[in-house]
Amino acid sequence: MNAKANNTQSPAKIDKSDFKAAVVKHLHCTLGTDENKANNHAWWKATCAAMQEHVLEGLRKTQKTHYLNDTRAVHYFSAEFLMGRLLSNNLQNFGLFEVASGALKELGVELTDIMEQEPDMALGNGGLGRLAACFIDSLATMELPAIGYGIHYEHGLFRQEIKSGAQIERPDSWRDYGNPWEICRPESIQEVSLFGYVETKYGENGRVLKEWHPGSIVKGVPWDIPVVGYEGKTVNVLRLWQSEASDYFNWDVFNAGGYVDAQRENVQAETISKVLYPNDETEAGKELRLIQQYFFCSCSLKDIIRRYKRAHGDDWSRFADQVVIQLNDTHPAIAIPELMRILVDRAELDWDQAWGICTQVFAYTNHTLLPEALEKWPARMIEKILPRHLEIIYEINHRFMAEVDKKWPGDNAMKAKLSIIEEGHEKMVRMGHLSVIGSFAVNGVAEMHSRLVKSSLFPEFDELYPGKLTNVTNGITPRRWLKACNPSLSKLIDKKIGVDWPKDLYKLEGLAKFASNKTFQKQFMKVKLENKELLAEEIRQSLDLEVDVNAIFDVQIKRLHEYKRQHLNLLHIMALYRRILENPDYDMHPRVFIFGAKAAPGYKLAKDIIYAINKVADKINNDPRVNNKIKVVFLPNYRVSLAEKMIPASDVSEQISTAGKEASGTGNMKLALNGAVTIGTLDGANVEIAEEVGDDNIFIFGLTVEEVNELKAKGYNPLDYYYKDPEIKAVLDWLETDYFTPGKPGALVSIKQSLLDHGDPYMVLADYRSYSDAQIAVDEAYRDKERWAEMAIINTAKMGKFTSDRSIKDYVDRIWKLSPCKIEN
Ligand code: NBX
Repeated sequence: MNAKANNTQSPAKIDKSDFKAAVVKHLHCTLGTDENKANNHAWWKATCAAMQEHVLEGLRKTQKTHYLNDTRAVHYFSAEFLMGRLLSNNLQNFGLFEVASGALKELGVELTDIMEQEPDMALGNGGLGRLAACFIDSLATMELPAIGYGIHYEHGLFRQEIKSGAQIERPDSWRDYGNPWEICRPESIQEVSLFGYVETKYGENGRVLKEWHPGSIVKGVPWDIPVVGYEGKTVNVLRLWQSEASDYFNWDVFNAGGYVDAQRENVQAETISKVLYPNDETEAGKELRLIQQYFFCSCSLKDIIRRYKRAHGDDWSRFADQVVIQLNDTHPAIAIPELMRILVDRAELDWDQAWGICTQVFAYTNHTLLPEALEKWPARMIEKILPRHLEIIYEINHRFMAEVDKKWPGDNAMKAKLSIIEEGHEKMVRMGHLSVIGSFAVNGVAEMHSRLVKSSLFPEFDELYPGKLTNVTNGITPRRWLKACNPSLSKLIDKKIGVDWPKDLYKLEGLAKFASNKTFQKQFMKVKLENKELLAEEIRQSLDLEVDVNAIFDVQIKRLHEYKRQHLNLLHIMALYRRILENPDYDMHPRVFIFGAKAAPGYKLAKDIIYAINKVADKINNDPRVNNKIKVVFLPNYRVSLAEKMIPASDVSEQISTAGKEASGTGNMKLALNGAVTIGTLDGANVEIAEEVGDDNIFIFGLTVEEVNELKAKGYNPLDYYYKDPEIKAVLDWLETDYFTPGKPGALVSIKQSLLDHGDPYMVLADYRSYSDAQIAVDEAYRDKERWAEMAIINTAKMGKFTSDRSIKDYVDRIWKLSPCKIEN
């Protein structure tokens, strides 16, 4: 055996022959095949297995070091982690990408081909889930002790197919052929109680004791996914819980001869982690979702406490020194009463002592102001599933109401407003209020969003707890979103400013001085062109459609939602089409409008918009009169791995939400980092992007939040715009004909109705003209090749602020109070 190929070799010293030997060994010994028989899937698995040797060695060292140093750690609780693919990331972070690529080439295999074999780990809906993935990448890179806790969904976000223009949802079966990165840890299984009733007893000194007699117990089985930091020193872990029937609970039924019933219990228990709920930004209030939330929170807390007790026994006094828990939105908020239950009922701490611990451990991130997205659970549902937790929530609220009374004596309206319990025909538990009350810090995700959290969502809480509400602007990991996804641009940057930028993104600033340098502009735009060629090939393969790489690639990629206004983009495309039909010489630079978006399966209008985009695309792409000035592309099944291909090829980034609605956005940062120029509203992090790049390097349009509010207050009437602007009228009327849906008049009418009959809640028509003008400015700017190149370079150069390392540094300094822990090789 090659002496160097053993798994204690430091990754820095691995060479091509070591890597080759390891891959071949795994083809033989792990996969039972050989170099001649192996298909790409087998090569992918063998390559992952070769990598995993180093990954696990790093994990072992990290865990040992953290244990020996008894480090304080952050525990990132999130119902979603949108990890995407891991092979390229792990190779990059270990600095082994070139080594692996060379080794495989010698074996007759292309690394980039086999990377395509990896299914995305799509255990999230969108921005919130991807943020969690970027954050754990940064935490490992910055050598911070951290664990991600979430759910091991059997099916991630649905796979989207487009049939005759319409979205069809198919199950995502990402694990059907195994996941080479994960390790099952049966030794750390937890049990979780559900349902049942609470018995009140009296202990010594008359202490009231509550005993929860659960009606059902399920098992949580942990799967660990190693998270490799850049340069491979710290390897943290993402621990995802899978539900299984508890042996303990089912034995009685089984022994009583109820074999079939016992199996039925199994199915129910396993349902908990079966599927990710595909709704972003709306809460359906489904019982199973509450069970999912409680399931992973309870498993995770017990896991944390087990680890704490190993070092500190029953001494709870240091718990808050060792443990901080970040709640990614309110989805894990049930962890607050769960920790109270454990401390009060199990550890028998006094209420005040327990509450003191809780409120030093939890911090909460808010990701939305949309009322329909704020989680509320019927009190009756909580009572049924978690009877003891409802009692605890009432007790928290009772004590909180006394605090409110102290601050605003006798003000019952204030009490009703701030109460965790919303009274009405059905009592509801407001998870946002519970989170604010139970946390020591609450943050929004961009300056503007955090300002609105303070001024409109939780103004009274801000008054009651000065300083608790704060901002941490989101970020993205430049390792995945530039270095790995855009190798040509990364190499160009390396040559120009050195190789330190992935860990210190402010270094990109060094590119700014070359922004007006003609040679550098050519190099930068050549890379862009090559990336556009790659995406054009992807479009050809996926849709059998030819696009001109010299056209402007104008990209809108994000979940489909009315507030994100993909239909504003669409109306403008229709208007351009109409202008060309009316004037064949209409002067514009050719443009390819590219969309990627999934709609929540129950969101009718969102699905209608996808259908409309595809129908308009069909018509325009096949109309010779357009003379290839416009092409419309809807790439199906938008996901992390597709984003990695689209972002490097984008010229224009569409960030066109109604001001005040997009909490931050993170796609905006990824696109700008890769040299796309933003057309956007003053919303979310667009505001901060504009500050960084300067007004000359971004196209801002539309109403500001203040203007949106004023217009709403004075009475917004979309019909005013319909009748005053002939282009708006013509385009909306067009939707009612069968022009885009031959033989099916009215198939697209719901969009018109939402804008005219249902009040245009996101003010699409109010912003239309200003958007169209901004698009004309984009067109003019692009035609000046040098000006455009300069803008694109400045965008890349000024993205330093938006590395998730900076976000994590903000969390560490201001909220988590963590110190790095060096891992020796
Ligand atoms: O979180 C998103 C916001 O809309 C973005 O503006 C922001 O940049 C991003 C990260 O902070 N929110 C989001 O993605 N929400 C969800 O995916 C979601 C999922 C399930 C759910 C509610 C919201 N029940």
